[in-house]
Amino acid sequence: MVRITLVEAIPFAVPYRHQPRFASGTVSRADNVLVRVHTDFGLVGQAEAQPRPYTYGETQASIVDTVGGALNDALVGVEPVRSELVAARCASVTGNYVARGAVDLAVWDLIGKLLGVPCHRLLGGFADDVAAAHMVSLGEPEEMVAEAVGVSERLGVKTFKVKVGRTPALDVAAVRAVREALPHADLYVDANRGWSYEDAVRAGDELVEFGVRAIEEPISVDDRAGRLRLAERWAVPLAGDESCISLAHVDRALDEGAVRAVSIKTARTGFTESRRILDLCLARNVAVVVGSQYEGALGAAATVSFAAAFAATAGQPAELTNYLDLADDLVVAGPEIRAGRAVVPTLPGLGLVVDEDRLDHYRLDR
Ligand code: MUC
Ligand code: MG
Repeated sequence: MVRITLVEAIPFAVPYRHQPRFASGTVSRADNVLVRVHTDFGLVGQAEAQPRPYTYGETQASIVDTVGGALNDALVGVEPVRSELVAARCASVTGNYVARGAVDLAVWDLIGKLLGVPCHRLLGGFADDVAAAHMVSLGEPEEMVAEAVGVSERLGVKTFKVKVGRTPALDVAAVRAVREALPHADLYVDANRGWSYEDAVRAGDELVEFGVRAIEEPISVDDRAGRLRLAERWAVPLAGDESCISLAHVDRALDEGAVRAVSIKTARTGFTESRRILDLCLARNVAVVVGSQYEGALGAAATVSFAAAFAATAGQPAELTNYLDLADDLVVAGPEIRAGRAVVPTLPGLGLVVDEDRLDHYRLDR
C-alpha cells in the first residue's frame, strides 16, 4: 500500500516575456508554488499553484504555509489512490482554493504515475486534443492587436478572450481593432469586475454588436441586482469566473440567475471539484469554458488534461496558450500546441517532467 509521506511547497519565481494585465491586476512575475506530494514508494506527484490575491485572497506565502502546514497534516498517511478520501481530508481546510486545487492536481498526477496512466485518461479520456483560446492582455489597442495576431500566426489560434474593464471608449476601441484585424476570430471578453454598472451597459451593448459571444464578470460580484439586469439586457451570456470559484459558489450563482456560462479552472478546483462543477452545469444545461489563471506549463497540462477528458468540454476552446507568455518555465517541455489545438500529454499523470536545474535556479527557498 502506497502512502503519502509529505506534501511539500516550493516557492519559485519565473519572469514573464509578456506580463498578463487585466482589470483587477497585473502579474509582473510568476511568483508561483510547486507542490510536491511524496510517498513511501518513491514516486512524487506535482502541480503548480498561482497566487491571485485579488481573486482569492491567497498569496505565495499563504499558499506555502497552507500546503506545507494544514494540507500536509491532512494528507500524511493517506493512500493517494483513495481520491475521495484525499478530497474529504483537504475539505477540512476551508477557503484556500488555489492551495487546495494544486494539492488535488498533484495527487492526481501521483495517481496517474502510480497506475502508469495519463490524467486525461483517468478522468474520461474523451479526446486527445482541444482547441486553444488565448487571453489578450490589456494594453493600447495596437498592442492588443499585435498580441492576438501574433498568437494567431504562431499557433493557429482562432479564439481570443480579450481583456476589457477600463473605460468603455478604450475597451470598445481595443475590441474593434482586434475584430478588424481578425475578422473571423471567435471573440469573448472579460472585464474582471472592472466596470461600473453604467460602464458595463455602455461598453457591453457595443461589444455585443461586434459579435463577442460572452461577457465575463462585467461588474462587482456583490452587485447581484446589477448582474441580473445586465444578463437580461444582453443577448450573449454573462460568464461567471470570480463568482464561480467553488462548487457552492457555482450553485449559488446559477440560482441567482445572472450567470449563463461558467468558467471552470483546474487551478482553483483541481480535478475533483472541477468535475463536480461540470456535472452541476451539465444537469442545469449551462455552458462551461475551461478557463485559465495564467498558469505555467504544469498548470496548462492540467487544463488540457481536464478539457480534453469530457465530451462537454472537449468540443470547445479552452484557455491554454498563456503559459507561453512566460520567459521560461520549470519543465523540460510544455504541452504541445499545433494548428490552434493543444494536445494532451501522453506520459503518466499530468505528463510533464520538471527540469531540476531550472527549479534550482528559480526556487526562492534556498
Ligand atoms: C481570468 O479569466 O480572469 C485573471 C486573474 C486570474 O486569476 O485569472 C485571470 C484570467
Ligand atoms: Mg475571468
